Amino acid sequence: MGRDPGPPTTKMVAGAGFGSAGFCRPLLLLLLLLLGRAAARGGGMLYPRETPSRELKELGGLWSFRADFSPGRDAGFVQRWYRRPLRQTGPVIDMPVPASFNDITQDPNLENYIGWVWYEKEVLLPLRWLQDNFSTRVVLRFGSAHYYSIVWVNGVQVVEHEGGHLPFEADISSIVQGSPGVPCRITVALNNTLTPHTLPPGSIQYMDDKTRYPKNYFVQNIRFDFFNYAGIHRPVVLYTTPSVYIDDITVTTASSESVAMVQYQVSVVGSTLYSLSLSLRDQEGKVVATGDGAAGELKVLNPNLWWPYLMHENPGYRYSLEVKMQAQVNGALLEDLYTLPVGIRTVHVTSTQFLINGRPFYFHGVNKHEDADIRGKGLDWPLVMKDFNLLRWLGANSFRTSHYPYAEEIMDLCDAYGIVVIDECPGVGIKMVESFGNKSLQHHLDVMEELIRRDKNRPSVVMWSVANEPASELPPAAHYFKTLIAHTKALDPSRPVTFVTDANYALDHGAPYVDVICVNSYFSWYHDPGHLEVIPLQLTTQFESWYKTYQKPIIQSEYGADSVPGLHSDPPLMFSEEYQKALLSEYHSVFDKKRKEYVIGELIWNFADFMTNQGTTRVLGNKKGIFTRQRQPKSAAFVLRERYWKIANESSCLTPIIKSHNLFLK
Ligand code: GCB
Repeated sequence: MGRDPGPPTTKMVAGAGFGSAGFCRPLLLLLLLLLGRAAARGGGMLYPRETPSRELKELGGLWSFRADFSPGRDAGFVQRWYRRPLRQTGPVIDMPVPASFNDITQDPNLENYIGWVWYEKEVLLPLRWLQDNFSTRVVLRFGSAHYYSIVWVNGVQVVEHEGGHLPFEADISSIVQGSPGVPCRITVALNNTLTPHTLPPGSIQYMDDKTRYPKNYFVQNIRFDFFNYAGIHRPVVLYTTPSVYIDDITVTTASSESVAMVQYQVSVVGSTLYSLSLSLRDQEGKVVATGDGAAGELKVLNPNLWWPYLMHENPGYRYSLEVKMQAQVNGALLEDLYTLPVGIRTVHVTSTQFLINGRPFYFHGVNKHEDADIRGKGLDWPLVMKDFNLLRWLGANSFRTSHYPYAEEIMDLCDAYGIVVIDECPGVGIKMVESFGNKSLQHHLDVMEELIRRDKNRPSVVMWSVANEPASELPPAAHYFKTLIAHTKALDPSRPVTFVTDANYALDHGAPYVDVICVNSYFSWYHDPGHLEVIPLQLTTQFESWYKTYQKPIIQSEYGADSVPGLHSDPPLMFSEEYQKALLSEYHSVFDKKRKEYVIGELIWNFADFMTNQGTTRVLGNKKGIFTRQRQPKSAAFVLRERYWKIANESSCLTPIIKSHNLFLK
């Protein structure tokens, strides 16, 4: 049942060009040397929040920007651009942050650029951050930057990080505190080159046939189906903490109807002599439990559980866990405060069900991308809000973060609105044998560590997905996924783990290790194109084969068809809106039978149209969205909306409440 390898997921895109804009081998070597040096660091990665002991300064807006078009893409390092203001090194342009740089200008060379780009911002820090005898710690934090980042402050390198989609930070106190009143110059060098050992993997291919390609011509090959947007994609902030500070908090929850236990662990850095006190407040501000010490358990009577959207009249209920640390440093009292939202809920998987708070949960949702016109993968609040409004309009209760971790700001809204998340790491396009070796595996383990560190306390996250459509039929996939999944479970024993497969059930070497089978299929699209009549048989066979082999619940993690909005055809032909609708309906009739047995979810591919590399099967990107890239509904959106609300109404004991929500949302 695996899909043909071939055009849709095997991409070759012309790189940043050739000749003077080429990318020479030495620079690739430089990147290869760097890769792997920036392993996941220990310690926490708490989301930066303002509290009485912490201040925050956002650095969004326009940054200076320069792509290194030198023949080797290495002028920035040779000439040490980080040593002086970027504008003194050559021409710079204004670049918005957060945003991908690719679609901002009219320059096709920048759109398809591969190599190092440079960003710079000068900021003045409040004097009070710099004048209190080093008792304030100043931290520079990036929500994400794609793909490899090196950061300098006033010419001093402060952090290196491999991988987009996840945060990284540096304590810059010692650099800025020496020079109050002097602007703080932040320089970032970013490289979007992918190698067989990056996540996602890729490869640079030099086209040496001089009769067909100009000198130095190369392409970047990727085996995933979305545009490799690059840039500083998420907010950059400076924040402060006291020099002794709360570094990390881990919370897990257990509950019955009448009592819940919130287990916590707090780590403090900067001193071993400190005290910790904790209070849990409900949404009315009432303290419902208190505790102290670095680890313990809070008992909550008659808890308000965190429920998914459409499963409760008040979904997404979160308490506030206030953590207070006090330490004596040189005779002075230092205090740090951090407030963590906490949702109380449980997750269990049986051989046929996915249970949230002991009740069967059926995923009726979508797969998404972080993708939009102009801003690419840059975080954009109007787009984020529009998407959440569309999700709720649709009656979707869940999504998968295909195919990489989404912004923390998006995850916060999932927690708040009760949208259930399958949290996927950037393990997409793992197709080459060399991407299953130890070097790749080690990096994959590090990335899971970074992802779990970031999202472990989120009630919306109910399962980790370690990969999408790897070549799991290859023999080395057995050791790879056994190790990766065991590592993920050791890091977080409280959540099930999966990866998303399109391999044949009998050949998949990773499936024995997952808790839930997530399977993608494109019957009557990539297989038997145009033949809608084969769907019932093929889909039924798919489900039955997987279930017979593993006796694990199954999610249809992708299915769908491209449609060009406004293209109509009756009888339905491929790429018309009618074909997309008809294909969905064929799938739905099988889902309706199998969800009475062991199918626990359906996630449409895709929520919205999105940009991909150019190719003969892509029309300005992938058109399998039920919404256009501008978030207008295609006909299929109405089919799905009818269905999702119907399922929600059928499966909920809160039918009258949901019906009234439905009216309100209509
Ligand atoms: C898939 C991939 C997804 C693609 C989709 C398609 O199986 O997981 O990334 O975009 O198919 O439309 O080809």
